[in-house]
Amino acid sequence: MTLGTVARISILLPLYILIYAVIAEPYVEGDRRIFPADATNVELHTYTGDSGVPDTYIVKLKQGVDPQTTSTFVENLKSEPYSVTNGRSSAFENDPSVGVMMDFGDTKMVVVETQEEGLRLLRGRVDVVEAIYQDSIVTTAQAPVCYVPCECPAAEEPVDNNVCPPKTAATDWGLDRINQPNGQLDGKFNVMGTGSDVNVYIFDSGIYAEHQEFSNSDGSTRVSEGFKALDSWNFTDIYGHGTHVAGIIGGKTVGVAKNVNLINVKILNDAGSGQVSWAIWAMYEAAFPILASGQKSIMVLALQSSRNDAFNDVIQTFTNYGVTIITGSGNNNGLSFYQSPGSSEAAITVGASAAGDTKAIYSNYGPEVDIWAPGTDILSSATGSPDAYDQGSGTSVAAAFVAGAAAAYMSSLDYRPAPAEVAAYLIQQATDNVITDSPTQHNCRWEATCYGAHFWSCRIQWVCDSISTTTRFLHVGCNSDATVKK
Ligand SMILES: [Ca+2]
Ligand SMILES: [Ca+2]
Repeated sequence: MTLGTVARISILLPLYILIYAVIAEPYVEGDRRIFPADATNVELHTYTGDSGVPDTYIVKLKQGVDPQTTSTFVENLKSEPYSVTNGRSSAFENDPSVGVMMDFGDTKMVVVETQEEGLRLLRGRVDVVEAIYQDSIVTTAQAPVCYVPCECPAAEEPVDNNVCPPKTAATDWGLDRINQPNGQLDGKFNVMGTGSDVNVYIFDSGIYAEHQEFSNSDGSTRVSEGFKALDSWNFTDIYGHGTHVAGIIGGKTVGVAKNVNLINVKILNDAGSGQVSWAIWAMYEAAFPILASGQKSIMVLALQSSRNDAFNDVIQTFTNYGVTIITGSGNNNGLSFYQSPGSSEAAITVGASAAGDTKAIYSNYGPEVDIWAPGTDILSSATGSPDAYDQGSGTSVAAAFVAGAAAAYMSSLDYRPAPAEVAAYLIQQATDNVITDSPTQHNCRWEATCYGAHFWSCRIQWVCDSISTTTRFLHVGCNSDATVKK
């Protein structure tokens, strides 16, 4: 080694370390690309596939910043180069929350539509921005399975002559299943409460309020209009998912909590698709009136998006404030860790089972799943006609059963329970290890462990990460002889 080489190393090495310390490399987790924070840039989350909404970002603001600095920053977002009105390549309408600071107390967020230059400048605002999350597409957590056509069996008289759901023998297996600890169905269902003083906010594709499942004896409906993501929408449900979910939660024949108040929060368009920023906006609109009223309330997010930590953040905030939030684990037959809200620790996350207490083929799983419930081939209200019914499947359906059970429990109390109390009740009542075919390992791969410099000293092993195996199954815990509607 010459003297010159030594000198060059001694100069270059500190420089290399300096550069490495300043520019943190992005990494990929699921379909997210995460650019860590460094000295001059805030953390940025984007998507590698098509889960992200182009040119749209949810900006989380720093706590403890002088309010004048924050408001000047937000005001400036309305002008170029931050705001690019034609920047979006999506077919969606403009988000009403764009440019409006949402102050959640614990956290503040603002949605920005911008392109490369604006994003670069935003990342540089380490003085006021905590993190930036690309907005993502959110859809229903309804499984794309074939529905079995069914007819109302002639031998079975409907309880209510006005209601004759088209059904097979398995149609009501979900209701039948959840009031007993084992899988031997007895044809009976009852719960201890009707949910009559509980408001369930259904963040979905709308609700067909005129359905007979929601009608009171005076002809009025138990569905009320809550909030919409876009002003131009009306509240009705074209897609049908919200009506199906609402029926399982609170339909008078097909539902769990048969007298619950159903609040229509429409955040999905007529194709069942929306944006996480719309869901966050609607939660922002809905949550503070809930908290101010002190009424027993549940938010149902029967939705799925690629994991979005801004979404999880908002769910955590409102759970901390006392709102019970229930969601499905997602329908990818993978780890719910990679989905939102399924990955949210604060939410009650529900996995789906099929008849016979097997894991539904589509259901996500993993340690984030708090409880399991029936999800496959479940009859509920359909949109378009007061007496329309349909079978549906998905972790949405499972989440709806749990939401109904939570509402029934809440109405049996004379106070509004904290979310942790609702979760504890559901978990205490639940039956352990009913679902035995949920995967116990994931991320399996070949790994070589080498002990020396030579390849013959390597040991090649098949290695898997293990995951939680306790599957708790919903049990509403009231044995009555009320017969399941046939
Ligand atoms: Ca039963
Ligand atoms: Ca949870």
